[in-house]
Amino acid sequence: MKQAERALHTQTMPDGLAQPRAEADAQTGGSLLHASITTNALPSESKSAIEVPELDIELLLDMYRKAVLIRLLEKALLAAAEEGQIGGAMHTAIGHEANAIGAAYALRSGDYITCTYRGHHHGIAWGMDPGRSIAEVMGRSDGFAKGKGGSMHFVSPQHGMMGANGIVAAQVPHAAGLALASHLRGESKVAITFFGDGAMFQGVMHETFNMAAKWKLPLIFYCENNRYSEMTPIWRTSSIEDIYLFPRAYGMASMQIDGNDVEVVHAAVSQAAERARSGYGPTFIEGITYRLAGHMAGDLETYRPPEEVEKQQAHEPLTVLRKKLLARGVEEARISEIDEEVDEAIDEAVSFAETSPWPDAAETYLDVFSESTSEES
Ligand SMILES: Cc1ncc(C[n+]2csc(CCOP(=O)(O)OP(=O)(O)O)c2C)c(N)n1
Ligand SMILES: [Mg+2]
Repeated sequence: MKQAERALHTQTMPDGLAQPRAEADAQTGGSLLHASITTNALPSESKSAIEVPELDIELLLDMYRKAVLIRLLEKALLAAAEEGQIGGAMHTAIGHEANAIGAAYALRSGDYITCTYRGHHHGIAWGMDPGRSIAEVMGRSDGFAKGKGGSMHFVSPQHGMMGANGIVAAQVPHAAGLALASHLRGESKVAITFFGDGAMFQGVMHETFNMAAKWKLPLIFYCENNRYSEMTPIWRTSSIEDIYLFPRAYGMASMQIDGNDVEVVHAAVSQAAERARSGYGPTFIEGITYRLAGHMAGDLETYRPPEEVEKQQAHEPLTVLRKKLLARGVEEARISEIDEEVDEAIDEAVSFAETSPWPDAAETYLDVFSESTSEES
């Protein structure tokens, strides 16, 4: 390599990459095993370089109703899991609500979404009925997949919800396929795919980044960065904690935003959707958020101190939205009314699910494989 090229290369290295091992060890107390807090940064301190217009108050109230609906539905599911009513692993999105709601309200009916096993909030934000959603998680026949998908394979094509996936990052190339189909058919549908910070280090993510950027697919990559991959904090697995920097290497537009503020998420996804529909290709959004409950039902949470969770409560999505509504003149009583209304709706949804019949054993092999078309046979 020529001297001039080498100089150019080192100049463009992010600061963190030049840090020697000893210095990094000193910052983490010398031993990765003894350090605990992922980061002290609250989502509100993250970098957001977009204009965020104020949304109409009725729209915000509707978003608030959805946020409470998701929060209470997830709590009801955790209680049901504790009672032994849910088989298999179940992951809730308590604390992640704004990422789903801001995005769902920014997109159009007919657009596509894929997401992770942590996907109840997306389903509800996209309009799936709470009673049928709970029935699905409980494995009952009134569920959207007749109880066969459960929590980890939440799906409802009529809502554009093309599938949650239990394999980390597997839903991401699926969304690229949906975006490619939209492009080839000349439709103006956009696909959005949600994934976690942990998914960033799966090879298929990078294959999809490259293809989506090169083909300018109408796709939105949305990373719900809660800074943990199961029980492992991000600083243990990545030398770069600013996830939005990775896709830039593939020539993709990317931004880091406050994922706990519905208005910020709405503005970011609106901008990304506009770019996708106008043929400019994919955008990567890193929404900084925090998982307030365990990784999954039954998680003992021994890997993070309670003070860390407590600190994040100050900027969790419902608190942010409530403060916003009050600051814009909404009466406290109107907010409480919504809380009560939703509380009742969740009780009804749980009763509906609990009384939904179990699927018939004869259904076991139905809807499992797709039928081949006449042209193929
Ligand atoms: C390919 C694959 N490897 C490992 C796992 C086990 N696993 C389940 S969830 C998870 C953590 C993923 O973390 P992240 O992507 O940050 O999402 P989060 O759970 O924080 O929402 C892992 C490693 C898996 N499901 N799939
Ligand atoms: Mg994570």
